[in-house]
Amino acid sequence: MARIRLTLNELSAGVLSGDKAILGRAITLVESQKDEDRILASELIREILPFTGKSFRLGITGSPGVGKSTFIDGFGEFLIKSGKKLAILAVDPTSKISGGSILGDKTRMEKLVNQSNAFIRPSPAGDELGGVAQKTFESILLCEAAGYDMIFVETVGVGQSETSVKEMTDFLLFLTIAGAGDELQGIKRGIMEMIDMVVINKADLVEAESLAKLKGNLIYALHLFPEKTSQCSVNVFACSSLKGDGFEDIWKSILNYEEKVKSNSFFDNNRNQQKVNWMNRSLQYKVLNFFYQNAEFLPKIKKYEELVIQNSMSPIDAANQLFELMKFK
Ligand SMILES: Nc1nc2c(ncn2[C@@H]2O[C@H](COP(=O)(O)OP(=O)(O)OP(=O)(O)O)[C@@H](O)[C@H]2O)c(=O)[nH]1
Ligand SMILES: [Mg+2]
Repeated sequence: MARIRLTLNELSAGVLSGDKAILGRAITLVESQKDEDRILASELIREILPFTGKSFRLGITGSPGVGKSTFIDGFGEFLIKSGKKLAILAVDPTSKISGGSILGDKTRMEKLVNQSNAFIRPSPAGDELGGVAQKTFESILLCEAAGYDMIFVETVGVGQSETSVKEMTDFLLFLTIAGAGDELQGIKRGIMEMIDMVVINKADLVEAESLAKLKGNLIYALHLFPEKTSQCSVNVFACSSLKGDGFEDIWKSILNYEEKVKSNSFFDNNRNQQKVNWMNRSLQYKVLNFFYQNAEFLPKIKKYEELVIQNSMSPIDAANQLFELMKFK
């Protein structure tokens, strides 16, 4: 049975009052591809925009199986106990391929699933990453308007997803494990520059000595990078998400970071830059869709593809001519 469509007023009042069911429906709305939903979604975002921005946005990334879900469950419970309202979202580049999705099974977060101060949202399925990421950004805004002051955005460390999560959060936490022997190589190129903290999970499975050695290696490796614009160093911690050991130090360090970046104005500058980036990315997305989903242009693109294949025209010339054709539409 189709559900009755909520009005703009019902949606915004529901979100602002912290109604979880309505927040869920509002997120479904911003995730929708339908034109009429996009219009309502834009109106809703406009309504709630003045009530956004007052959370700390924390990205969590790491290879499959390192314990991200378990960490979020344990650390999330720790934060809720200290008075936080926590929303958990996901950017999942693998859902399209695997058909599954991270956070797909809420029961994996046993501690959080029944907490009144936790909101867990499975990752949006389908669509390409750019679109999904943009919707997650809007979902963050909705959660903030609903009163969540801590937002976790989880992603599996593959592909472009870390970059997307970095661009919508205030802090990127990289979760890894000891014992694989190649932890340093395990941190992909490019990731080191992005992360704000490394947490070695499953510390309960490793000898203290090898843990200390790994920590030292990581600190040394991180030390080789130039100072971050945030002026904060990247700290390394160990924890056991299963046993709940180590959360206290991680939290203290995040609080220190927050205090520092708010006083040196990196926090605001970064958020401003992110907003501008999202505007430009949305525009690029629209421009691309305008060209590539346009019934009038598609046959022309096909025609030029043929010319390029037959060597009758260089790819650059073809692109230039197509652009000229489309430019004044
Ligand atoms: N011993 C131990 N096991 C852990 C710890 N954290 C997670 N695990 C186990 O590691 C396995 C994977 O944990 P998940 O939390 O599902 O890992 P994930 O990173 O979310 O995995 P994906 O969602 O598949 O990327 C599970 O069997 C957990 O019980 C820990 O601190 N200690
Ligand atoms: Mg997981």
